[in-house]
Amino acid sequence: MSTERTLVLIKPDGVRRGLSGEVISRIENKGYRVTSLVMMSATREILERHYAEHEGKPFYEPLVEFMLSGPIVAMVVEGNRVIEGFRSLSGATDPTVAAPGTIRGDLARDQGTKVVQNIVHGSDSPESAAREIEIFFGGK
Ligand code: DAT
Ligand code: MG
Repeated sequence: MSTERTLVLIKPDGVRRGLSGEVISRIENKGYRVTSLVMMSATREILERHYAEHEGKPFYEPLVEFMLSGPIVAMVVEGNRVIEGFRSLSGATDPTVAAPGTIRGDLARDQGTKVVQNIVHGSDSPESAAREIEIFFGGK
């Protein structure tokens, strides 16, 4: 049994709109386990580490500003193939075309902003998951 772990963030748009419970329900209803959870205000330093791969892209600064615009929820979620599974629950990055039935497809849409506001983040590989869990939960 190779139980995997992923980092899930509920972004400020999700928290602001009162969708944290809905997102957690979808994760739990799918059968994954939330093993750590914290509501927090991210810092620029944390976000610059977390989004390092996007530095220099046109949406990078708006992305960091957006993630600083309100509290977020950070979670570690566990289960077999949860990295792939949560990305599937989330849907495509662009909420306009994310499939209905997914978190982004059902709950988000284009707001005309420089950065896409799409409710959730989920790690995209085992290496990213380990790196991101360390950023948000290292030392805990
Ligand atoms: P994902 O969150 O689906 O892994 P990503 O890692 O490529 O997507 O990008 C991080 C976030 O940045 C994404 O959730 C929304 C925003 N974003 C990505 N590409 C964008 C684009 N072309 N224009 C505006 N915002 C974008
Ligand atoms: Mg990503």
